[in-house]
Amino acid sequence: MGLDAVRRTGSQTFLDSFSLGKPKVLVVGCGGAGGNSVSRLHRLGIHGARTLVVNTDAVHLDSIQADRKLLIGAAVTRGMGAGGRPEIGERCAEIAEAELRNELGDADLTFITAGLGGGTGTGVAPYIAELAQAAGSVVITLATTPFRAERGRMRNAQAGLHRLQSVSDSFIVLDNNRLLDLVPNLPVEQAFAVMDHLVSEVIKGVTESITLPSLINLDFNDVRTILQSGGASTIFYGENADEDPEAVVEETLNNPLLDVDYRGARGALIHISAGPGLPLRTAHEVVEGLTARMRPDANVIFGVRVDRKYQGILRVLTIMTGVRSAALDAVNQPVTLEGGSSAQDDPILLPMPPSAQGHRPAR
Ligand SMILES: Nc1nc2c(ncn2[C@@H]2O[C@H](COP(=O)(O)OP(=O)(O)OP(=O)(O)O)[C@@H](O)[C@H]2O)c(=O)[nH]1
Ligand SMILES: [Mg+2]
Repeated sequence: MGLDAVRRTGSQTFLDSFSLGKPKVLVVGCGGAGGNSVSRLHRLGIHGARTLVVNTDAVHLDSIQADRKLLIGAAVTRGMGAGGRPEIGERCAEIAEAELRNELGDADLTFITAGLGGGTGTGVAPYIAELAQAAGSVVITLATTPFRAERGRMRNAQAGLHRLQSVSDSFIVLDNNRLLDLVPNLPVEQAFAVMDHLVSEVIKGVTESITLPSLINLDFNDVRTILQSGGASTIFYGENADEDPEAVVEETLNNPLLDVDYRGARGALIHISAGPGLPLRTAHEVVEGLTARMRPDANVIFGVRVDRKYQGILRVLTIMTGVRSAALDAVNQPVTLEGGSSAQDDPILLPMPPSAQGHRPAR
């Protein structure tokens, strides 16, 4: 079909008759934590995206909700999880490669979320990211790192971080330890729920900013440009009940979920939700305040969504790309060594056996 130019009369729509302008969005949760986040998102409802959860643990899969669920590696784990071993998770993904490809389909934008530190999420998420990229999708990964008290799991998590970073267009790291500052007195499940909620809000926010009509619309290519501008990304969020732009900027910048230095950030995607009647000046003040300390040539786009449910509330969700974080610098260090040394040679960063490292999905 020739799509060089498409004509419609004034009252006809373009979107209904073509898949033009309608990006296909897929959200994939890997492992227990990833599955919990996606299940929450599914329950919240997300406009314009399919949800998929992949796990090696049958009991957990039965407990969550998603459009599609995929149990992988049943012959390896007998449906009982990867026992904290990423190499087992990865092996299960290798075995299920055909099914995974099939489930990933031809999405334009794929969100992948996992809690790093265990076996399934850490081993499977990079594998899925690579498959999705190979299929031509833009891949945004949201990964949490373990609590300091989980000690040994940090090693797994670092290996996962390192691999995920190289197969994601945008890589958003959230530190579970920040929950200790944000909600120190909540019981563990509820504290996790806070993080899951945030992950699902971010995915919902970005997706709906491109799939639902907004006052100032972000389209898929805007989002792609910012997210592909590279480097580590993080999320800032803030909410203010007085529609006070200065206060919402301050709250937003004080709320990163990773300890980051955003002063040299290269890009920002800012999504503002507010009730009807939001003055343009207020929206502009928010964007100006959030970006004041970024690079002068930073690529910034913002969208505004007006909805009655935000009456009296100013809510901001920002993804900043190209931020610096000590945690991520530590993971990346070996890669920047002279002489082409890579972390794949480093047993501390990649505790996966050579057999598991050797196989990568074919491009
Ligand atoms: N945000 C969040 N983090 C979680 C949750 N459960 C566990 N975590 C964190 O995520 C890490 C990985 O845990 P899981 O997702 O349960 O592990 P898995 O990927 O299922 O791996 P295996 O169970 O070993 O197959 C843990 O070390 C915790 O730091 C959760 O419900 N929400
Ligand atoms: Mg598990």
